[in-house]
Amino acid sequence: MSNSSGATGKRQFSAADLKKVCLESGADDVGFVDIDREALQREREGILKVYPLTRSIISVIKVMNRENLQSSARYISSDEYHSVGDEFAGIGRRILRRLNQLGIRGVVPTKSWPMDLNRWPGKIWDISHKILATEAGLGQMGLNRIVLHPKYGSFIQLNSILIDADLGEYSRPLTESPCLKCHLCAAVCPTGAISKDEPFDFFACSTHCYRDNMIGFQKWIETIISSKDMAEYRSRYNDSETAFLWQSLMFRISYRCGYCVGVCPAGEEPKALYLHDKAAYIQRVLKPLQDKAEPVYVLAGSKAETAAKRNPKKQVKIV
Ligand code: B12
Ligand code: SF4
Ligand code: SF4
Repeated sequence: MSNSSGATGKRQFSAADLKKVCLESGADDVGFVDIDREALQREREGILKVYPLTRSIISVIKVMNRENLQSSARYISSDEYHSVGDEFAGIGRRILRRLNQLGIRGVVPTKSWPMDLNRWPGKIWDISHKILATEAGLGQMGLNRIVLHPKYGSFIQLNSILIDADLGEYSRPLTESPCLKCHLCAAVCPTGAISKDEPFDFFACSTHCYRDNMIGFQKWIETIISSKDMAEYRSRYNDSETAFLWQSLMFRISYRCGYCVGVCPAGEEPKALYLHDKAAYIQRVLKPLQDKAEPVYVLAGSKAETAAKRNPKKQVKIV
């Protein structure tokens, strides 16, 4: 392991050595970003709040199983997010322990939850892993606003390890996006959050996909308090919806969607499958999600309401 003092007099470690540590610890790919980089101007405050001594950021990814995320049995997809998330958290800690042995200190932030709910309903996270992964050359955001890795496409989770060491060299963003511009993500999105002409609609996505997370949970509490009897409660939350909330509280959030990840054919293998026979890919991957009969949650009078009503297979529910 090389550890030298650079022109600044600070300890410098070799990126190649650190990469080896990360891959041996179980990460599927890795890149390095320096804290002073111009593109991190808006991110620096959050990063330094979490770990004031940050000099470099190690961006790591963990691959999820594609077919789980494509299944129309969405509890199978949710479980993949959670199970890989747990494994990934362990990998981050393993990496940091090995770095500690080299004299490097740092912090492994959460991959997503928990976040700082003191700031709710504002921006509750400090580290934007998508921006760091992009800067680390691990992928580019596609039309679906997901970081697409050139090999694994959208089927990856991201995390960023903040460390106090300078590295001899840093990664650079990819010059080409893996996005195929096929628009399958827009076609499958039940709320119209993704469209080829307009920016990503945060509220359309979160109202539906996070129905059983804090957004839906608050509505649930309000409904319980304001319903005058069981009949009124049941008219607003049917038994399946109550059960969904129980499941999310007991076993962690049931994501209602994530279809834009499942259908995306970016990345080596999915791209080959898609280009080999587009019609078959659409039939096998997109149609079961598009045709799944299920509720879609939208805000009254929103563009999402109009978009959701276009698909007769979906039961539009105003929240
Ligand atoms: C906030 C958040 C969400 C929000 C917003 C998504 C978004 N595009 O930003 C909601 C709840 C909608 C969401 C949904 C999902 N998410 Co999410 N999410 C995050 C989180 C915590 C921060 C994302 C972020 O940095 N956004 C800001 C910038 C970078 O994103 P942006 O697209 O350029 O900007 C948008 C936001 O600013 C938003 N916006 C606009 N106005 C407002 C107002 C407020 C108050 C807020 C909060 C945001 C907001 O609109 C902008 C335009 O797109 C990260 C974890 C993390 N700490 O990084 C995971 C993360 C991005 N999510 C992820 C995933 C997988 C999902 C879901 C598939 C959930 C699921 N399992 O079903 C969906 C996919 C939605 C999609 N197509 O983007 C993964 C993505 C992995 C990857 N390969 O890129 C991440 C990185 C988690 C992880 N560690 O792996 N997510
Ligand atoms: S589904 Fe197609 S358009 Fe959407 S992000 Fe993936 S490759 Fe790009
Ligand atoms: S998670 Fe669902 S609602 Fe959100 S952007 Fe993706 S497809 Fe659309």
